[in-house]
Amino acid sequence: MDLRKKHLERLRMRRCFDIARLGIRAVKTNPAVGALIVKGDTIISEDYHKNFGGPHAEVNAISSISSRDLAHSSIYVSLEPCAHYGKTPPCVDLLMGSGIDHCIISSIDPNPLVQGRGVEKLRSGGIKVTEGINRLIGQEVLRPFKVQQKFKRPYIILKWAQSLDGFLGRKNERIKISSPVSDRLVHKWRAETDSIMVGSNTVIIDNPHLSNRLYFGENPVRVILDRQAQISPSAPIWTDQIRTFYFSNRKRKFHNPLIESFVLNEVKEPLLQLFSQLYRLNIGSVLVEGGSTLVRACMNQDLWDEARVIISPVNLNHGLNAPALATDPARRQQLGRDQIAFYYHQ
Ligand code: AOF
Ligand code: ZN
Repeated sequence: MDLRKKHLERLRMRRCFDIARLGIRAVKTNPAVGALIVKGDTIISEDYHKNFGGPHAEVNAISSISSRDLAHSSIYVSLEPCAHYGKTPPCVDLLMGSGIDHCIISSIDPNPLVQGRGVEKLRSGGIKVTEGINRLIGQEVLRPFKVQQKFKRPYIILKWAQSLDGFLGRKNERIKISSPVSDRLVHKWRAETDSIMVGSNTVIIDNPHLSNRLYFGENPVRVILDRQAQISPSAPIWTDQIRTFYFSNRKRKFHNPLIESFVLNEVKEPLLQLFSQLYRLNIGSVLVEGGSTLVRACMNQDLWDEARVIISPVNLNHGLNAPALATDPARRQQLGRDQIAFYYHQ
């Protein structure tokens, strides 16, 4: 295959990932999937899986074009088309009767009900299948789905900003490390994540809103862990109009109807309890934004799936040490003066 064709194939698959991510919150605990249909050299349709229980990406992409246009077209899908009856009928059946003659996919569906059967069925039905395009990014997009299936807990993303010399900030002081453009990226992450979690110290010292103000999309649900009920009843955080889950060893009542209070069982491990409870509350992902005690506790208990570290070219000389990760980042991204390092766990 010539280089131009290969490049185009990867570009189109990347587009599938980008549109797949638009559904990431609403589809949990299904995978985020994007699909795109190409005829000749033209993209004639694209769509994604929009909500849990709703039509799959391929169904949405096919439904907007005529059968005449579909004849001899190719479909790109970020995930192997399903071959089973779930809440919706098998996508492979739809593809086989559609006139599409080539299916290009990134990843095989890890769901044991599918796992290769989709590809097999398509091939035996005479559709050419190419798999493994941009496999690494495809696997990244699937990570939340895999964690939710395997551990019955939300996908946990740790996030912190650190100085070039490895400090998170100073004890009992609010210090700004990341640049405004990184802050905007963090708000994008908030928009893509079901919930945002902090410990009591962060609320007491930083007085954060924990909202998405710098990007389009919704606010995440706020999750506050305050085991000893140390946050003052007059803290500004209690008056924000944002849905909040409060976890403590003690029962606390709040006037704000958007705050739900949960009591932790003191005999059981608090983080495990909290994450299982969040999963039962239909929370598919958590962005843990600090402080360092909470981030370290998640790391020590292997309760994390991804870490996003913003490294700013400033030196603090002394302060709170940033958590150390044993592995190298899977990838790095330069954003203005900051560098963002992405780590994947297991
Ligand atoms: C696809 N395209 O867009 C998605 C797929 O209960 P259902 O019918 O929604 O099926 C859910 C399963 O289908 C899910 O666990 C995964 O294996 C696959 N998801 N497959 O062909 C899609 N979202
Ligand atoms: Zn399907």
